[in-house]
Amino acid sequence: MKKYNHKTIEKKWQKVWESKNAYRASDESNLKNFYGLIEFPFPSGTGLHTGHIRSNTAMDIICRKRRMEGFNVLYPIGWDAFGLPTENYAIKTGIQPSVATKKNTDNFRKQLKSLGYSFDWDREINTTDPKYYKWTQWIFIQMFKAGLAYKARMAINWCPKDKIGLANEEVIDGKCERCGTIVEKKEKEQWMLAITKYADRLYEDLDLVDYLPQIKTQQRNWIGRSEGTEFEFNIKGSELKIDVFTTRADTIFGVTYVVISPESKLLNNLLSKIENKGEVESYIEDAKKKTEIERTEAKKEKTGVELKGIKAINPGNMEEVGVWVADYVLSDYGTGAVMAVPAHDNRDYAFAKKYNISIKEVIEPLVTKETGPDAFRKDMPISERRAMVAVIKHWEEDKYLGVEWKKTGWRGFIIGGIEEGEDAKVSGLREITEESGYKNPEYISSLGGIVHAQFYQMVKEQNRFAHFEPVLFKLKNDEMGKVDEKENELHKFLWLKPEEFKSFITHPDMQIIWDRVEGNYCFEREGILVNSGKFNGLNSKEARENITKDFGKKVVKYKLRDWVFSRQRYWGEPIPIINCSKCGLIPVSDDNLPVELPKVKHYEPTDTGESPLATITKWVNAKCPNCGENAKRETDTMPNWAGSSWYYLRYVDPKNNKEFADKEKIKNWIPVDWYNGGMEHTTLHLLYSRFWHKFLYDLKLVPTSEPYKKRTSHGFVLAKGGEKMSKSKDNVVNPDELIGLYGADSLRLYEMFIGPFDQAVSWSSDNIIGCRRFVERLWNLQEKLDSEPLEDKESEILLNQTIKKVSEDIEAMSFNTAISALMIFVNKLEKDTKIPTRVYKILLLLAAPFVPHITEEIWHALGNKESVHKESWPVFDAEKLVKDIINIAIQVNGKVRGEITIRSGQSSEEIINQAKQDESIKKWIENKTIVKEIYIPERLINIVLS
Ligand code: ANZ
Ligand code: ZN
Repeated sequence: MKKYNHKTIEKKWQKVWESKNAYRASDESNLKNFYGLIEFPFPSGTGLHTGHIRSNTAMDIICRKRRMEGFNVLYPIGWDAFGLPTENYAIKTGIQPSVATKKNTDNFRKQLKSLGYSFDWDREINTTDPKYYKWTQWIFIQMFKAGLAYKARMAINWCPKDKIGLANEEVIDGKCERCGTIVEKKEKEQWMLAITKYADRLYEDLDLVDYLPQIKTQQRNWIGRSEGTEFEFNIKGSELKIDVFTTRADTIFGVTYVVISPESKLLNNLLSKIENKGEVESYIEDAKKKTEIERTEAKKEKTGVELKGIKAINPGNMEEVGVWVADYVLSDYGTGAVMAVPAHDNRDYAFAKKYNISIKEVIEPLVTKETGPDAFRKDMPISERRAMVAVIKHWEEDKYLGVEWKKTGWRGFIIGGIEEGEDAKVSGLREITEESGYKNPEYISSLGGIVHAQFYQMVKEQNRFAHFEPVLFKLKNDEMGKVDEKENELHKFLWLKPEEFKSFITHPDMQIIWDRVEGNYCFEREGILVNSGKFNGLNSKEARENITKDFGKKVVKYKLRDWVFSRQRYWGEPIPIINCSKCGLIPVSDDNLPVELPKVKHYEPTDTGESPLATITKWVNAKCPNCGENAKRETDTMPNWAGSSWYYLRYVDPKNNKEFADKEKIKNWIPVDWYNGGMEHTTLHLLYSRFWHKFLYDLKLVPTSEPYKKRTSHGFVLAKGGEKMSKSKDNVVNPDELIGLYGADSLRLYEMFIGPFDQAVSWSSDNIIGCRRFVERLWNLQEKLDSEPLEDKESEILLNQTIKKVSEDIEAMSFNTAISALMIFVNKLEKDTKIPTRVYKILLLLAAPFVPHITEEIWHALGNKESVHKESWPVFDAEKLVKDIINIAIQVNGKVRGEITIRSGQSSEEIINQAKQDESIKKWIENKTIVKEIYIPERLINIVLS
């Protein structure tokens, strides 16, 4: 037998696959279609990196398996080639971006081919190809016609030294990425896309797709749906009013001031009435210089100025409150104004404390214990109880008295009932002496209003609704009396420093009381209304509904903003609009598309911040498509996200020059069956492309409302030691070298074996050798081939188990465990003296998606004429999955109550379920709470009841 030589094998098969067009997706197939998609790469000058290989290999494995399962598979590739790195390279070197792009894509293509991916190379696309961006421009024009693309003045990031507008990703810690100058905000006319008009659908339709839960969460958070109420606060002695948006209508009686954002248009109208106009104006000027993060960061001290002479009227109780301008309120969220409730909002609380504004409590905390043995039992009678909570200070040290209940582990303060005719003070003085024995407590002060709690009192076995009144006491001295023996058995006392107390307390109701000891009276959660007129006694939820009905209006707001869709840069799709002084903004007509990027000499943005295209008069001057008069082209270009917003549609018909893709073909392939990509793209790119897709759906140009049926993500590949790979750190791994040394099959295998696919992993080139050895062992097994059937029952079982495991693990993207299963099987075969060819063939089929070259070579060496990748995926025989039948005992609370028969290899979950279903066991556990299930493999099960 020949020695394994990856170099000859891999080159040979790559050539064969290419010449036979082996992975072409057919448009006329009778088979079921499967569309597997990866995020198309940005062809950087540095070439492919190990992160690309991870994602591409994973989807390659899935697509290869699908082909073997009988699908007609589309696995396409292309280039997302507009972008800053190429443009910055052009500025530095003068080399044309299109030239650099060509060079980079050539290199990427060569590298991808050397990894043996099963891409359909006939469908390669490039976002910078005018034949492609013609359609990006065309879709933009449809959006313009639909009123979704519009121009607005927007603040952009501006570097005053480089005199350029910066993309968000070029602003690092508030500074220009190139020169380190602090970035300013500058207002400029920008093209915008009204993605907010789709906010509700982008949010709700997430229910229709199969995305990983964390991806859905990220999308939802980014869209930021918020249900709340709008109230109108009239301005006293004026027609003007302030609209506020709140999610806490239940707190309306606690409003002690109103705040408007510095950008509010209302300010202009009020200015003449403001007594401290100068102060207000200079505050507004300063606010402009801050970024949104600086303004809203929780830790930053809040600033603001009161509008002297202006009062607003609370629609809930007709009370007059002051009006402030403060930059913690943002202009573009909600209504740009808030009703401030310092007792129940931390920001308002800090602000009110700083500026001495009154604080009015309207929500008394209500804590319902929902888990654990002391969880409130909704279906049991409730005993209500007024109770005093005694916070007791040490007579000389800075310490407080903590109580621990021995039986339940509850830790907090001394608590006692408040009897008829008593108040909290009297009750406290009595209880302290009775429980702790300290003879001389002294009343200091109340610690504020009531804290309500619902829980199950385990010692008294009662369902409790307690109304706690917290009181602060101090001991005059350490004099002790006699304490009842029974009391002593129940609890123990400890003196704790303030910083120890916080973690000592076990329950959230007592935590709220401790917050007050520390001086924090702000309570942000829900509770029961007080000081709220006829709404007193309602819980927050009921109150919100009633108050909104009476004084406000129900609304839904979104955090999502419209998408700034222009850049003043060269290397992007020109925005296909002509500005005519007579007709306004007119789109370029379809037969003049694409608007091609002209060649320029200099790529730097201009001094005024305009795109370098603005300096090419010949290109800028154009005729108005409407009236034919002289007009000027738009010189802004589209952002990097444009071309990737619809590329998956172009793959289905990449050469079409009549439409972006043929409708029939779209119907055949869309939605994408499975899209895998980086977690860093699960917010913007995913949202943008869903938005474009929905827009095309509304135009009836695509058949589904969602572009991707399923979306998964892979973890980052980090450099050795867990750092991010980057050129500047010189820790980027060059795959070419590794392919040369070990082969593409070994590299692919290593990328998949390195760790769980959804988690970040640290690269270590030293460990590829292990995968290389596995590949060699797979090769060497050929020496033991024998036509004898497999006699050994154990091998037969392992074979079937391996088929099952590898099949299921690929679907779950658990590639590392699939590879382990293959390794275990190879280990077993190595120990056998002879290997039946039938078994070896199955092994090759299972390994083929992972290591496509070596398996193809051996497959042919075994005399097969067709490609291994065209064979059928193996199926396991369920009968042959397990060794034998075993009896195991079942215990309930440690006593044997029955026996069941299982097959070895069954999962513990299955076995426990089977035990619980068994007639002999059912009667012992029915209507009981199971606290633990213990399974000792192949021996016994113990079910522990409470
Ligand atoms: C009164 C109130 C009382 C509030 C209370 C909270 C707690 P989400 O959930 O993120 O939508 N808010 C509204 N518009 C704002 C703006 N433009 N800039 C800054 N803050 C704004 O948040 C809604 C809450 O954020 C609103 O509810 C409002 O404060 C604040 F005990 O109103 B709330
Ligand atoms: Zn015109």
